[in-house]
Amino acid sequence: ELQRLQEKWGYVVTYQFESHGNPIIRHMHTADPAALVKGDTLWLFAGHDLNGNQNGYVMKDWQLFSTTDMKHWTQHPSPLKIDEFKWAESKQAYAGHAVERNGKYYWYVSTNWCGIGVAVSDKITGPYKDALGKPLLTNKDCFDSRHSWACIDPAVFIDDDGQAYLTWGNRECYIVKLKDNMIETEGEVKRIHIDESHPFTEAPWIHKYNGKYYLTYASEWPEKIAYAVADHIEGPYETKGIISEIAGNSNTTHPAIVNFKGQWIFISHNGGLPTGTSYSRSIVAEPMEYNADGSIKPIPPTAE
Ligand code: FUB
Repeated sequence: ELQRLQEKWGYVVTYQFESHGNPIIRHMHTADPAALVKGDTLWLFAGHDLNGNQNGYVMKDWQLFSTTDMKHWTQHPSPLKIDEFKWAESKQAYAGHAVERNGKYYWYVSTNWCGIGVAVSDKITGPYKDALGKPLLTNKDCFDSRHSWACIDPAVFIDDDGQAYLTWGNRECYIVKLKDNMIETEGEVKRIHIDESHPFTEAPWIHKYNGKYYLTYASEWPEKIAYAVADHIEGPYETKGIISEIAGNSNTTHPAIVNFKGQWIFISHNGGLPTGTSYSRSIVAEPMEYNADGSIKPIPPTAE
């Protein structure tokens, strides 16, 4: 609707709303959160489940929201649609993650079996354009290409020395360096080993705390969010446990962790709206805390 109004009136139309607990967005179904903090604003990049589908994902665009207080939100017009990636015959707008680098914004997205693409924009609000005209990574870049959706769920981490890394995967977790131009990989793809106590399903997200790398990911099925910790970004990672059990009627969940105004925020999705299903999901956000030993305090299930 925002898109239609924007095209009709020729200026940017945004929608303001307040969140009252979880899910934070209730007027549409959102999934696969990725967050970017810039100044006093948290930008939430989200997947978009089309309402009412019970039998599989129908995801055609990505959505963008912003907030300065986690309560008052602005929805921006969709900055990226699956049609931007002409090579993505799947037409599925799966999980993505956007980062800022060299004054530009790079949005890495999965398209199910067609691979991972990267779109670029001069502005955080887009529009984002396919940077390569082809996928950045495909199943051929995954050691485990036995199933067609091995190459999904990209997330980027830019380390303190400026080196950017892309992690992704389903069933196996991968990592590769990105060149400074952010649209080419550098060196070999490596596999991050996760032990079977909390097996890796998908949706990796790396953040750093007290000099250690925390790899958060969706584990098992139905999914829970587990985490593992390492001294080096490529591992070895030691599995630590579960942060969050899924609640509210969805088989999948998907983590994003950022520090916003001094508070760690844990963002994920569940099926928590009354209309929620595994294919009609909703983004939820919670404060996250560490224990003195660096472990993360479990976050109770979030439902409506
Ligand atoms: O939203 C489609 C897929 O479901 C994502 O790529 C996975 O992480 C899971 O959330």
